[in-house]
Amino acid sequence: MDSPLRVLTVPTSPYPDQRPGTNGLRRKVRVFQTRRNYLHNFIQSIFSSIDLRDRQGSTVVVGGDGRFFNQTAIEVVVQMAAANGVSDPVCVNLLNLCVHGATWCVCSHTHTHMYPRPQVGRLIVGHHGLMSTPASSCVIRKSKAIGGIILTASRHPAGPDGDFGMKFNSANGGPANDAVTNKIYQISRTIEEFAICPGLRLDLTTLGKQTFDLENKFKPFTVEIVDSVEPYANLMRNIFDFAALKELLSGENHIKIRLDAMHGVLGPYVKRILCEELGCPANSAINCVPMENFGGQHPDPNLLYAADLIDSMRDGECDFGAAFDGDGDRNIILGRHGVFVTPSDSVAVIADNIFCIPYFQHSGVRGFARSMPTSAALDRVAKATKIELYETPPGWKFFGNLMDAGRLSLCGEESFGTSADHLRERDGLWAVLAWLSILAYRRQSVEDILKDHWLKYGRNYFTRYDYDNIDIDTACEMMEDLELLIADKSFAKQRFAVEDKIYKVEKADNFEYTDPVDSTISRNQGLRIIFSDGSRIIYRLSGTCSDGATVRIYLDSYEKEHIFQDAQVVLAPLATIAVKISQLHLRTGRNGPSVIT
Ligand code: G16
Repeated sequence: MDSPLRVLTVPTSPYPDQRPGTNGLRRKVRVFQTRRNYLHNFIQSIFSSIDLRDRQGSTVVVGGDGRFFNQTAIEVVVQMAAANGVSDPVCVNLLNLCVHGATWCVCSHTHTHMYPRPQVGRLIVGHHGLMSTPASSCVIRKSKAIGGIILTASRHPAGPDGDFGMKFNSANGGPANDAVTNKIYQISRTIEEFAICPGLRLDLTTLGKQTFDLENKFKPFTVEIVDSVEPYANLMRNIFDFAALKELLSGENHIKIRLDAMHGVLGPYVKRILCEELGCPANSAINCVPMENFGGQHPDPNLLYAADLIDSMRDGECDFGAAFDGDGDRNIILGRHGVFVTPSDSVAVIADNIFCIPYFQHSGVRGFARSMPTSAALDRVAKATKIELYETPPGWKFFGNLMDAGRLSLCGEESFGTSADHLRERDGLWAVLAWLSILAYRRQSVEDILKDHWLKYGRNYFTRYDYDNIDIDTACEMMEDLELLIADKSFAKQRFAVEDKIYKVEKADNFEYTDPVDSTISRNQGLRIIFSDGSRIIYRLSGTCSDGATVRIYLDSYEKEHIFQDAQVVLAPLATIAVKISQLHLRTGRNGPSVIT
């Protein structure tokens, strides 16, 4: 019999920069690789942040988007989970916490443990280390886990020179809220040691349970390797009418679709659900093999990085197209000839056609929500249907809170995220199945559905300008100056003229959100300039950069009548004003955005 694996407590020094951003900690791979214990410190901070009562007999889910460094990091997470789960009688006394097979208790090295006999905790890990972000949310909820550690930098490129990221999702399956991420950050600033079981070797290729005997532990540590595609597919079967979708995709008058998984984690889910189950031909799904470097591409489903897919649809052969990001939570929706549905319109159209989806026929619709920079197209549907509309800061955690309170059913963000309360993450494949359900029901083209929507509600023209890799100090200074400028009384009622258009400032502020469920206040969520015709300019710094700063400018303008114009033409005057007010080009030396979506 093998001897039990050793558990070590290793001294370490804190880093000052492990504050999670909009959605976890994102850094260049080389930061994780070259800074001593950078990875270990953050993992230990996550484990140490979990509330003691929540740890009893708990389950933790671990998975990632398959990018470079994913497997290395998963091995460390597992080794540290094991070590944080063995503490009797030699406890791992981090911040006075110790863990007994995931029954964690407050203790010191000397006392007699006064707690019920610990239950064995377990880890659920994705097969080959893979689990999409929405599937992780699904598995956390299904297994009643206390949370999950998801290894992803989402849409950012991968490889030795690329990005890596880690985030903690809570028991509801959604990104941890600010209270939790602040706690993780505070712990990371003072951490002195971490616990690890360095000899533990996990076989990620074999499905099923693996148990490990650990030094000083009376029960084995259990890891279960799961195929997350099946539970996720099962969830989708319970939401959508698969018979109707099958008829649409492989029946007599079937439509042709093209889905691009961009070599991210979603390929196997697309293959299993769309091809094997719903009957799409194999060649409808492209780039479906997850790769460590995403095939050298940028797995970001927007107009720039999904350009190949859009080009391939221009000939009109395909009726519907979509692409997903690295971890499978983002989506872009396209119609024949590459017609682009903005994410802001996408959620509004789904809302207006929500009863094409059986799930909502059963569960009803409790509320709609969008992030503040997302266009107000959804607001118009909410108003017409008398359904409550919430406007939150960017970040899915805000939606999760509303969903947990039973106040929200459907939500979306301009950042290519759409989802519902079936789980607590953006869900790229769900969005595609939602659109296909609408096509199955209405038997119209994407373009006609979109045009009908604008005819009914008018159109919110929307675009976002991203200025990437801006020096952080320059970006912060610009935001500070802008805030001072718009806070000045003389700014209100100011007029800006561009060619024959005149915009009168109605309101300008720094967006602040009070959570209607727990009254938590989130400040500094973006600078807004709202004009008297409802047009908006919004400035925000991205919270997901691994390096430098990205300045985002969001432009939104409503037209009741002139709904078939080119969005960039309609929004050009607002863009001119936005650049002028911020002096962005002057300050950065740029003469245009890096990406327009
Ligand atoms: C994350 C969050 C989204 C949020 C986005 C904003 O997306 O999950 O809810 O809208 O960040 O990004 P930024 O702060 O850069 O504007 P992801 O896909 O990057 O995890």
